[in-house]
Amino acid sequence: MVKALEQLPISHTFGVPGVHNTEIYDELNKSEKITPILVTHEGGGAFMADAISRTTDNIGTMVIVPAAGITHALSGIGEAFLDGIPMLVISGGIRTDVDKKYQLHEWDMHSVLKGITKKTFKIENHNQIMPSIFDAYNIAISGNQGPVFVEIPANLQLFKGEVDEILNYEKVEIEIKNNNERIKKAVELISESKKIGMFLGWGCKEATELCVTISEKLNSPVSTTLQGYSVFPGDHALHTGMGFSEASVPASENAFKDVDCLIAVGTRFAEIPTGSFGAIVPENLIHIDIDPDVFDKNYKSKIAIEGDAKIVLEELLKELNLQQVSKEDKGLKEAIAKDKSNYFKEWENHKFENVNPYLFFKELRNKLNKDAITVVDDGNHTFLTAELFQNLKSKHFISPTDFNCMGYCVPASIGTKLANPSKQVVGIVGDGAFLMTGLELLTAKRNNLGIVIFVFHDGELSQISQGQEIPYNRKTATQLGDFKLKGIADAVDAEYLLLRTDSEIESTISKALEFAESDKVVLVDVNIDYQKRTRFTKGVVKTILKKFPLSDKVRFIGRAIKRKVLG
Ligand SMILES: Cc1ncc(C[n+]2csc(CCOP(=O)(O)OP(=O)(O)O)c2C)c(N)n1
Ligand SMILES: [Mg+2]
Repeated sequence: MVKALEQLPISHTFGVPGVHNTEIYDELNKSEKITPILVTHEGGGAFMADAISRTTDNIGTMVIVPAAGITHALSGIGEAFLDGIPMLVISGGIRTDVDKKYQLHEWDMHSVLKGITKKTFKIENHNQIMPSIFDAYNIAISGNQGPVFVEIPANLQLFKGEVDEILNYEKVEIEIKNNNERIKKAVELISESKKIGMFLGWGCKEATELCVTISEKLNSPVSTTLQGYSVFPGDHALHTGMGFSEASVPASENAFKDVDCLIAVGTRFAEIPTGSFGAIVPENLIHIDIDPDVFDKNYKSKIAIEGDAKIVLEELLKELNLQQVSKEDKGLKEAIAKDKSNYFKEWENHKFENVNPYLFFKELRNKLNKDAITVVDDGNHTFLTAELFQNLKSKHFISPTDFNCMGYCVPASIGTKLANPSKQVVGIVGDGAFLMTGLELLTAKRNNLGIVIFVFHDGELSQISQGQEIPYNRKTATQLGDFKLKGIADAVDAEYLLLRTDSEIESTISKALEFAESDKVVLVDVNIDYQKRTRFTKGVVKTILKKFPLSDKVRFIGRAIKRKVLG
């Protein structure tokens, strides 16, 4: 098992040992290449593994116990599955060499994992160990990437067995489709169209340069998905923001209004970046994706091209050059810059009682290195980050997106720092999400990881409570109550900093980054002010309500008015 794992790009494994995997742990302990990391909870371990896959070319790997380890890890496995992140999940298994029932952890894991992984393997003999691990890895990294599960029964670990040979890992060559005809047609369509827009998802993560070159050639506005927020540089003059619906920032919404041909690459047009499917996509849609399943699901494509984003975009650029197709800038860059600056001014001038999110993100960008990695969670803070924080490099902003699982940020920041020790790693997390996995900071402390976690401490599950405010005029089960973040920092021996007002932003961020530089775990308690809504929240609420049947719309609005008047 470990000989196989050592041949793959694996730097760490995550998990908690138990009687079904201590043999593997003992072998990992001897490994010079792989470091096994003890986690506090396997759910956190899965997010750590996920973050390694997102921010490096390595694959995040778990070694956990059967049944209970698996159910704890499911949240992270689910996130990796829906976000298309490769992961190896290895668990021990109950003994297959005894005739006893009701063994410890005896439970059919495969039936649950079947729906949340690309494939599951149950190893039956020693000869299957190496090929199963190699197969699992190849499946995890190919096509639409995702997690793969391997169960290895305890008896195969405890007892000796002969294997025919020690295998050497061989990479599978990907089959490259011939898309010549479709590329030619796409270029024709681009050439005939007046204004091109580009919409980029996580699938473009290795194709940033190509995306930049093509967008400049076509003078097209570029918007991204949330998960793919990093694939196009945030400081580029053609970058508009996340999505292009009424749930997007004005720069995006305006720049895409008159787009008559959209090139969408490495995206599935899922709910978040389309503003709950409110985005209007032109008839001339060129959709490029590695997974042909995603075509024509939410928006009908005129030309669908199956393939890896980098390969297809290379071909597309070649053809654009050959046909000498380009578009002029008709004041687009200026308009984007103006919309962005006006939006930021709106935030800057708003009267906040506590910390102004815009000033926070502006200063954070100022203080961070260009290659700092930002990790977010799910909540209001996520959309604030996407609207107000500029990310500069691909795979340097990561977020739990389509499974949308709270509790991601702290463990994912840990995985990110383990795999990127020389880069600054900062997490931005809501207080509710922090409470779910915050004790994982102990794992950071144990490994002397200099990470900074900014907790947006508003006392609410805000992304949901904001949505309750108008329709219900009640905040049911979304109030967290008072808790002392300092107590948690003390418990895990982390540095604690309190950020109370705008005047403390600069000094607190500086101090936090300084602590992290000397390998200290830092928890910053941010007295954030959430009174101003994001465009995302306002836009999505409007879009969803618009699509309600008339009678329900009336009922909802009627109830809101009644509760506003009567309380
Ligand atoms: C595991 C899980 N439970 C519930 C939700 C629903 N949900 C989405 S955002 C959110 C609020 C998050 O609150 P907090 O972490 O405090 O962040 P804030 O919105 O206040 O920034 C909730 C409850 C979810 N996405 N994931
Ligand atoms: Mg909160």
